[in-house]
Amino acid sequence: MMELDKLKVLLSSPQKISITMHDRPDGDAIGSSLALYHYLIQGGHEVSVIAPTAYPIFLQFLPANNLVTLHSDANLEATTTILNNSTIIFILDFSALRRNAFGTQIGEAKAKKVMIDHHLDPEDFADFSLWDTKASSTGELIYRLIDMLGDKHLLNQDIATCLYTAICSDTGRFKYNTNPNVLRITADLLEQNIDLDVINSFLFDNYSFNRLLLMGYAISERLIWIEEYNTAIIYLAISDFRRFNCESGDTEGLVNFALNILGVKFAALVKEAPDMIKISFRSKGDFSVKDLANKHFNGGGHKNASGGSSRLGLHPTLDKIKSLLPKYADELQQPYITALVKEKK
Ligand SMILES: [Mn+2]
Repeated sequence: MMELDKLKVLLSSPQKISITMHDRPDGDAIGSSLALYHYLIQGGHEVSVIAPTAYPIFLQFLPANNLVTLHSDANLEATTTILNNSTIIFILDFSALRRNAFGTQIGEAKAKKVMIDHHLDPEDFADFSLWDTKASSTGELIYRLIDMLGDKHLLNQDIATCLYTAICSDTGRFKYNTNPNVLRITADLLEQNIDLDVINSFLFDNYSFNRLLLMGYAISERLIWIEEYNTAIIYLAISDFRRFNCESGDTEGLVNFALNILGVKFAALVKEAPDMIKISFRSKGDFSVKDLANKHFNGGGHKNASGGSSRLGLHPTLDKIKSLLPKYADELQQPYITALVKEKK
C-alpha cells in the first residue's frame, strides 16, 4: 500500500491518468470524477475520464462533460488504449471491480491504482486508497484528498460545481449523511461562486411532463395507506407505465412521497415488470427494511432503504406485503415521532 507522500511524489511530475467510476454513474460518481479531472489538469497531467455506461442527461451540464469517454460497444478499443497508456488509474465511488463494466481490465492494468470510495466491503486491488464508509460521498473524499495534498488553493469554480453536485446528490440535498464537516466543505465550495440555481435546476427540476403525470397518478390512484401499521404502499402496473409513456426509471424518488405521510414508518413501491415484480422499501427509525427484504423478497440493502423482488404477480405481491404487517406489529403500530406531535394538537 502506497503512502500519501508517495502519491504526492508521483503526482509531482506529469502523469497519464485515467479516472473511472461505477456503472450507471450517478451525481456523486460523475461529479467526483470530473472534479478530480479539473484538479489534476492543473498539475499538467494528461487526464481521461471514462464512464463505464451511460448516465442521465441531467448530469451532462457539468464542466468538461464533453470530454468524458463513454465505454460502449462501439468504443471498447478506446477504453483499452486509454487504460494501457495510463500510469495512474483513479477508481471513484466503487471499490469492487465488478461494479464497473471494464473492471477486469482495470484489475489487470499495469498502472498504479488509486481507489477513493465510501461503499462497504472494498476489494484489495489498490496501491493507494482513500476509503471511508462514514463519508457522505466520494465528492467529500475528493475534497479531503485535495486538502491532504496541500492543494486547497487550487479549488476553482469547475471543481466546486462538480463537488457540490456530488455531495448534494449523495446526501439527498443535505437530508442524510450530513454533518458539520459536510456543511463546512459545502461552504468552501460556495465560496467559489458556483451557480446554485442552475445546478439545482439540472439536478432536481428535470421531470418530463409525462413523468410528473405518472407521479401524480401513482399518488392519487395507486397509494394504499394502512394506518394501523403506519404503512404506505404505492404500486404501478405495466399498463400504468404505458398510459403515461414512462419507463421504470421514471419512478426514481416516488417511494419517498409515501414517506412524507406524518407518522409513516414503512413505505414500499411495488412495480410490475415483464418478468417479475420489483420492490423498493423505505423505513423510518429502527424498523429494518433490510431484514424484511432479505427474509421475504430475495433482496437486501440498508436498514432504512432496501429492495427486493417477487415472482408472484402484482396483486399477490401486495397481499404478501400486507399479510406480513401483523408479524411486525410491535415495531409498526406506534407511529413515528408522533408522541411529540400529539402533545401539540
Ligand atoms: Mn457515492
